[in-house]
Amino acid sequence: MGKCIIISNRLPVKVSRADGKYSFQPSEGGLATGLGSVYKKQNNIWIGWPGLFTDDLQQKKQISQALLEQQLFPVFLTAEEINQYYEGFSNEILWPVFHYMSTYARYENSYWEYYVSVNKKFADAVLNIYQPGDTIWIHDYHLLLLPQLIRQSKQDAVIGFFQHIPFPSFELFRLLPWRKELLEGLLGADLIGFHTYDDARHFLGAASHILSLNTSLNTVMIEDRKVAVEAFPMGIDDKKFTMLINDREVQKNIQHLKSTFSGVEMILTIDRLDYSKGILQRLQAFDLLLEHRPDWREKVSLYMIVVPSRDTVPMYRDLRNEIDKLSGNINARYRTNTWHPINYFYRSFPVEMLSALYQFANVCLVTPMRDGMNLVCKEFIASRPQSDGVLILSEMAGAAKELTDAIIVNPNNIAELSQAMIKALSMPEEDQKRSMQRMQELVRKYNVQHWASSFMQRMEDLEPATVVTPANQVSFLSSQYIRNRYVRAKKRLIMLDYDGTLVSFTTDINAASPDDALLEILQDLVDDDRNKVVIISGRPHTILEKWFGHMHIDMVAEHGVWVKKAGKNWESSLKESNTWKKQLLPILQVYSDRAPGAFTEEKSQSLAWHYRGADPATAEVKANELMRNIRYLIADQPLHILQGSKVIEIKNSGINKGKAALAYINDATYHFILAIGDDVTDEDMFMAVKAHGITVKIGNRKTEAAYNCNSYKEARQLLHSLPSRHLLSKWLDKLIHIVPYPEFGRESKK
Ligand code: GDG
Repeated sequence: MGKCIIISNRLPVKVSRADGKYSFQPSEGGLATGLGSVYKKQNNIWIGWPGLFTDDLQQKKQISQALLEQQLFPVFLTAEEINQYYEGFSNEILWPVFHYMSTYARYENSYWEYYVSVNKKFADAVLNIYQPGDTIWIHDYHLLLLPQLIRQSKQDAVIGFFQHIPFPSFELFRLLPWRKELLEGLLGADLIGFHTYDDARHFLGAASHILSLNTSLNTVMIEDRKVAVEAFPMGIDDKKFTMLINDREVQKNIQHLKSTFSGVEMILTIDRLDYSKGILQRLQAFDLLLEHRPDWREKVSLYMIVVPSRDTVPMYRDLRNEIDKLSGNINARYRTNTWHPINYFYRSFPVEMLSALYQFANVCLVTPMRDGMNLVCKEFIASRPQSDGVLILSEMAGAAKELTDAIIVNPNNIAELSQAMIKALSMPEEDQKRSMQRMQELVRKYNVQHWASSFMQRMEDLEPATVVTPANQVSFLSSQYIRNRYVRAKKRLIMLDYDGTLVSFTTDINAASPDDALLEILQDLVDDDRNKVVIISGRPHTILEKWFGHMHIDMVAEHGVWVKKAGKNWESSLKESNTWKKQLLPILQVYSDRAPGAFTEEKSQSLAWHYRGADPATAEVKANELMRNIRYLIADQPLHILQGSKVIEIKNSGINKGKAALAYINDATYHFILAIGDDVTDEDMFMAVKAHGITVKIGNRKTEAAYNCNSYKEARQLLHSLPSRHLLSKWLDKLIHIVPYPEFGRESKK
């Protein structure tokens, strides 16, 4: 097992210099704690910017050596690089757009140039250290290009990427001038993680809309690789906050708070200065509370910590001024000699003070406009030994997806926010405890160690599955080989799927009728009496009859439910039973309503939910959900769910193209068997045929087939190139008699 290389913009250390020597203290941040258990193990390492500038080679060496002792590798950046790549591209473009505040973005080209060059610098650092078998885990929006930069040099590397901030909906993401490059950069990874399913869904939507990539459930296909996109909600180091509860310093701070805030309820808020945090809206809501509920005056205080951040940037400076003004104004209007409505601190505090506040406050107010996760609310929950206290949480924070027992609010709705504060302040202790206990269980169980190990485990599991082994491309030589086998055969079985194999896979299910060129190719094959040609499709038998009923051709419809031998009538292999269909139809209908363009097709023995006509991003999510629901609903029934290209089909188990193909193979002796198909339902057919004949898959997805073609056009070319009866003269028949035939099918098995 190789080492794990973690990469983030900043190294997880605090740098200090004394007596000309550098020393490095581990940082207390969530990421450092969460990954501490990973990167300190064995020979794992962490790469990142050490947080200081130096051009001096000697100093760089000294720093690198000191860091090496802690398994850390520095990427030294210049002030200009930090200015353009970090402050510029990362924080003035990606941060606002990803937090749905696109009007704050400044699309400077030089920012992009530095972003590219710094990502390359990180890539060089990784490639210097990387060895085959290593696992790479990249963190956050500063390094979106890094997965692909590494992939270009290391095709086989296992690369994971986790984004700590939200991933916006496609409508926001598309605003970025470099949207394509950023997506391609990220798609160099094998596993892309976000805090929530919504973020993952947004990413899949962007990949499908902007790069026109095939996304299916939680995966993106990019060339011959599969990229998994999943949610890994990050937790906190809960034990650290439990330990702090009885810390002496913390207890001292609590005593001090008790004497200062005697008889006053405390609402606590802690944020970094940022426009995404909803600080102004929160103040407005508190103002509203004091205005409309005078009975709460002198009985409640807002304790507001704003951690300084980037306040030399005009936008942040303006925000800070607004906060100063509004909090000053509220205090000026309502304060008394003994009571301050708002206790506002523009600075950071030691964690011993945070823990005291988390324990002392009655209500914690976390109301960002957008937040990837938000750890403050989880820290508050972990710091309540009596399981009391109330959390008010913005629905726009990733944490709201998990902490559903909090009072969930829309941070833009000032009145609702104000009401939520009153509700929290007046909540009976019993109710507080019920909610808090449930949230505490969750915070304990899904802590930061759980998050890190789930992601690592998933990367390990992905290793074999993500690399798609393509079948051999049908080349000049192999098509020559197929033709030779064909020519020498006395009796041939040719089984052809229809949609995506003989015609292009269209989004309009009704627009796929066979064209003249196809009918001509099929007619040529049918005209040769040594051939048995079978169209083997998931389509209803009525449609196949309409399209091919006039030809002397065999047809298998609905994956094997219906069979028609050339010149005979359709026969069903199953007795019709509609009970399960009646139950499932209304459910499929609901999903069609939720994904406009999707529809349900009722076949005699199956139900198919088609979503090729629906918006890809919405439909993939709905398809995912539907699969889960149906799996649950049919658990005790002899039914089978198949997921094909943009279709989910539920049918009686025991019916599939493999069984239908086997029935043909066992029915007679063939010297040449060819099966061509494009989607997962054809894999059963390939399995049945592969020991007996030639299997060809359209597309480059993982397959049981021996060969693949790029498109239905190549499949048609291959069929067209098979010598037709008309062109072969009688001498060929004579020739065939002196060449021994390999035999497949019923008789060969004797
Ligand atoms: C990103 C995403 C996502 C705050 N003030 C003080 C202080 N803090 C600590 C808190 C907490 C952390 O900072 C802030 O937590 P966030 O969740 O807001 O995380 P960020 O690092 O800002 O941001 C965010 C997170 O990544 C993890 O993926 O949740 O959505 O934006 O741990 O305790 N710590 C001390 N003094 C303070 O004054 N010591």
